[in-house]
Amino acid sequence: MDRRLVDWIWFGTLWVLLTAVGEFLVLGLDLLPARWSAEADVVDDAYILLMALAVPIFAGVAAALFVSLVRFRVQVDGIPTEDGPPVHTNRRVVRLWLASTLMLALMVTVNPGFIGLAELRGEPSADLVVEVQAQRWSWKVTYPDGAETWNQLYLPADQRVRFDITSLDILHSFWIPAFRVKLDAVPGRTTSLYVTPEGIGSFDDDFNLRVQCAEICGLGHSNMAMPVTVLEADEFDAWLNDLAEGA
Ligand SMILES: [Cu+2]
Repeated sequence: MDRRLVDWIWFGTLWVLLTAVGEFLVLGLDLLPARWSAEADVVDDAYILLMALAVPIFAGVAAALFVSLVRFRVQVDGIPTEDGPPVHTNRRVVRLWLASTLMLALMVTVNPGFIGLAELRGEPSADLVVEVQAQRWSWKVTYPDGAETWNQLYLPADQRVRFDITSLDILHSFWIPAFRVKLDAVPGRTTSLYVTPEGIGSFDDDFNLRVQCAEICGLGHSNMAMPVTVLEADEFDAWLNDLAEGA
């Protein structure tokens, strides 16, 4: 059989195999942490879509690399004294590669790019506004009636919350892994983030239910975290009343 044909068959077989394994890992297993907000579904869907699209491309590169390593390795005894003959570009492959990756890049710019971002941001309306102030190395949370908590965040389930985030000293980042949201805390500026918690739970149920600083900010950075507790709406109101009364 033609040597080139054999190369292509090896490449094709490897590509299909690697793609199948990769797609199984991405689509067949749910390796992502639990989702505790409506926004988390949007983010995870985007992540899974991008991974599913990236797998065949990575598999193609890996297959071509592997076949080339075997096919073009030194096949004479001893170390050769000069370079082998030049290998010329296969223009058909290059054109196909550029066209398909360009198309993919444009596609993902629209979805999940623009479409996902619009879905994530949604309407600028909130059931509850919570102010968050970051500083080295703690978090202060202020609720609508002025009541405060330090290094504790309580939220009502199924209500759209707006976080108004700022910093007292340097850049920090407000990150809640279970909600899949993250936004910088910038001194002298207020940045806003919307999130709708789903499900009743706390840090004790899932360690991803926490606010973690995600911008390296000095010695205490890794400890700059606070547990998040999501309560039923009426329980949250009762908790907030107690807090405001200093109970
Ligand atoms: Cu920080």
